[in-house]
Amino acid sequence: MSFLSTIQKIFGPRGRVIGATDLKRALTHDEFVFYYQPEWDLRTRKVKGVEALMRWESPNGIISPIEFSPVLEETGVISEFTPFLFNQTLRDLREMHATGFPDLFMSVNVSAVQLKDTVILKTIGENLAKHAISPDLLECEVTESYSISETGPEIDIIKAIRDKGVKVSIDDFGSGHASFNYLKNFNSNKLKIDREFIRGLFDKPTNQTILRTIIELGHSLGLIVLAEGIETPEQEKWLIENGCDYGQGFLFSRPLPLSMLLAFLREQNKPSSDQNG
Ligand code: G
Ligand code: MN
Repeated sequence: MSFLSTIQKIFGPRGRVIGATDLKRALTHDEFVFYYQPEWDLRTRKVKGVEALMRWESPNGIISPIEFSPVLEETGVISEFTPFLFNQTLRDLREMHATGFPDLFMSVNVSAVQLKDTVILKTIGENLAKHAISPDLLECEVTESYSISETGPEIDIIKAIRDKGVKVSIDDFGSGHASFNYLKNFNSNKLKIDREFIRGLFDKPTNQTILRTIIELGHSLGLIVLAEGIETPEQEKWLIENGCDYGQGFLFSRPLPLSMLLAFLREQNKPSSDQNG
């Protein structure tokens, strides 16, 4: 194969074609980098945990998970990726704990494909032990999706994850296919409301009615309710007034690389009495 055709295979004329070799190289060359975005308690304005968001810093520029996640799954490289994901994020959580936040949780995005294979259970167990992390400080975020049926194998694996004491949250709620049955069977701890609802909050009164109803629904199912994508103080104020528990978004913090997240935590942990000496 000529050099040119190799290049064209990776960067096809109409965009990028990513192959298994690229992904394996990325794994061995530490090109997958995690950014951590804080989730905060809206009432106390204290950071409770972080969501791990990944980027691929490839030699050809930054590639978003939207582009490469499907390829990870189609090529089967996901089976090597899952252990990397839990090892890296739980190792980083350990460092966050050391900054004076021993109760901070780590929330990791998990796809329907990862939930089809029981290997994920072994991986989670091994890495919790390896990094001495309490199971309740790990959370798996699962996006509501038609690819997870109400009775499929994924639901059994979600249940087994919960049986380990690990938490499960429903991601991007309201954007997809969740039915009430789905909510019931999912057995989750937390509902993350899709940021589109927060973005459109003040566009028309109906949006506020819908958002209020989602918060009530979550609470009546005993779930923690988190609003994604909070960008303005007005949105934050409305959410506090309407009983939303947690928040996440640029208003509080963008996703940060580990070193910056650690600095952010140290800053948060400074007692306010510092001002008095
Ligand atoms: O699907 P999920 O909610 O896991 O997606 C997280 C994505 O949302 C990340 O790419 C992150 O950068 C983005 N994000 C996080 N906070 C905000 C925000 O306040 N506003 C917007 N527009 N995007 C955000
Ligand atoms: Mn998420």
